[in-house]
Amino acid sequence: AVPVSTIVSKSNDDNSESNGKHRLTDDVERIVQEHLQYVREDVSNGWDLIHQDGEMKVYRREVEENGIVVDPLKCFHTIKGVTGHEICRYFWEFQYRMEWETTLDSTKIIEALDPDTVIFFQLHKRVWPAAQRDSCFWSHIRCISHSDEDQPTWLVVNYTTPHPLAPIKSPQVRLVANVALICETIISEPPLDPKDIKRENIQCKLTYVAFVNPGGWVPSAALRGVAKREYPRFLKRFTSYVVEQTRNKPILF
Ligand code: 18C
Repeated sequence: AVPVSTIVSKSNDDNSESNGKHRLTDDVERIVQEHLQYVREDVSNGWDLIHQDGEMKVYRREVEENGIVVDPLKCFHTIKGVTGHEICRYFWEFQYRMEWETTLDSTKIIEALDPDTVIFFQLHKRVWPAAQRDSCFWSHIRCISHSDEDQPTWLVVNYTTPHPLAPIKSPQVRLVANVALICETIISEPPLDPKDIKRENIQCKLTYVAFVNPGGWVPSAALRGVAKREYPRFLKRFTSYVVEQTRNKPILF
């Protein structure tokens, strides 16, 4: 028989206890709820439109903390032919990351907390003259159902966390990220039978928000320049990638 003390200590360390909770469950819940509130706030006050390309709009607010640029970013986009679930799935899944992410040298999963929540460790491309950045964050995907008739909202949140398997090693600098991708699916002229819905009848309304602290001083103008170039580039490349990948596949609602 296993001594009771062993069972207790095992269940304390275990990430997938029988109630489905893990050590970051409460944090994940709190941050998801914050994003669901924040996504409704509009961008009329204090936000600058820094890029527009067709349906894509990228806004930012200039904010510095202790002389470090931490500008919040908010992007809106509408993509034809894909669902919110598809967009979120390709953003969250490890296996596609290096196919659309152009700012990374490497990515790996260092822990799986539950089927919808994993911890990533990533090494970002170095931008001269700044030090190379790395990041360690939990990444959570979720479907939020409003009613049986409506299409659900899908969301992914990436949120910085420390991890024993990802110690900070100089000369790398750990950046701090709080990122959310929130997607709704719109079906135009819905046929009577849901099985008849075609890709031409669907579109995804996407909101992407990012709070990134570079984790150490970087020249403000250089950082703002990189951000202004890289966020629109990411949105364009990532969403076209999902359109290409899903074009001839059954629709994932
Ligand atoms: O959300 C995105 N990707 C996710 C999966 O990887 C995940 C990523 C979170 C981290 C976002 C911050 C990335 C900073 C990268 C720094 C290096 C940029 C290199 C570019 C060189 C070609 O959620 C999509 C993320 C899209 C990232 C756009 C870049 C934003 C720049 C922010 C500045 C950070 C400071 C870096 C030092 C700058 C030096 C001048």
